[in-house]
Amino acid sequence: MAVSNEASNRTLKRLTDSEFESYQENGFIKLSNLLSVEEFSQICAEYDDLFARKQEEQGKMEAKWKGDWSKDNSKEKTGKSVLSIHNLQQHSGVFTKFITNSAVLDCLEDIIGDGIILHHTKAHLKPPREGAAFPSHQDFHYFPYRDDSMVAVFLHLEDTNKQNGGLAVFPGSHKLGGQENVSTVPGVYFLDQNKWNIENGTKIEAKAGDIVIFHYQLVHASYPNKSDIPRRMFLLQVAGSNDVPLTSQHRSPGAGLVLRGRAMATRADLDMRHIDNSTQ
Ligand SMILES: O=C(O)CCC(=O)C(=O)O
Repeated sequence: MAVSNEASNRTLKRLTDSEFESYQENGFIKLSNLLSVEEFSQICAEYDDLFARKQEEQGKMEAKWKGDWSKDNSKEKTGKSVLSIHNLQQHSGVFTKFITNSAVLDCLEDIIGDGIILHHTKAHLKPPREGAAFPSHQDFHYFPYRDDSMVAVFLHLEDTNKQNGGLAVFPGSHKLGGQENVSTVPGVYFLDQNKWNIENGTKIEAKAGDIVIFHYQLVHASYPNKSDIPRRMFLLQVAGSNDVPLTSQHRSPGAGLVLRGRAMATRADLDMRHIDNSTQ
């Protein structure tokens, strides 16, 4: 588990002592009012516009979780569809503004320390009545880091709860380290759903605009959307700028962008200035 002593000795920028201690203890923290009303409504409008445009273009967006993780994989039980767009900062400056929001970065600095890099962003839209569930899993399996510095920033675009596809988390599970992956599908990871039964998790009740920051070893899942409205979320995943990825998988466009502080190990060799390795 990655919350270091160094972190507990530092002066907090935004979180209160009790919020910081709660994060360390539970592996997650729900925060309200980090965004202005104007910024939040811009994000919602831009998000809806992006999904509408990409649906019209028939972009490949279906992202329902693969694998045989539920005994009853029927549409009634686990839902049918999740639409996903990744790397939103490649689509609009509104999303770039969100991932560089100083209030959000202050909270992240309190948790991770000075030096934060982008890993990726994504949006999940669970359609009304058929929005699919996510099995209990740890993000860690997808992109392990040497110092386990990585966290997710989950922005709720509407009031969200069990009924409309909300999150459930297992407080303190981040302290247990990586748990056994029981998936047999290559590249898909999830945990034993009996051991980590979503019904035993803590259901997150969030208001529109609330942000949940959680550690990448926190076991979490989410419910199907049975409501009459879409369930929209935006997720920013970041790591400490001096942490080291242990695999090369899941390197997204924009990954490594320094959002706060410095990345000391980034090389300055001219022949590495293009990602395609061309020298022109
Ligand atoms: O969109 C959701 O409800 C859950 C997303 C999630 O847990 C993930 O992408 O790791």
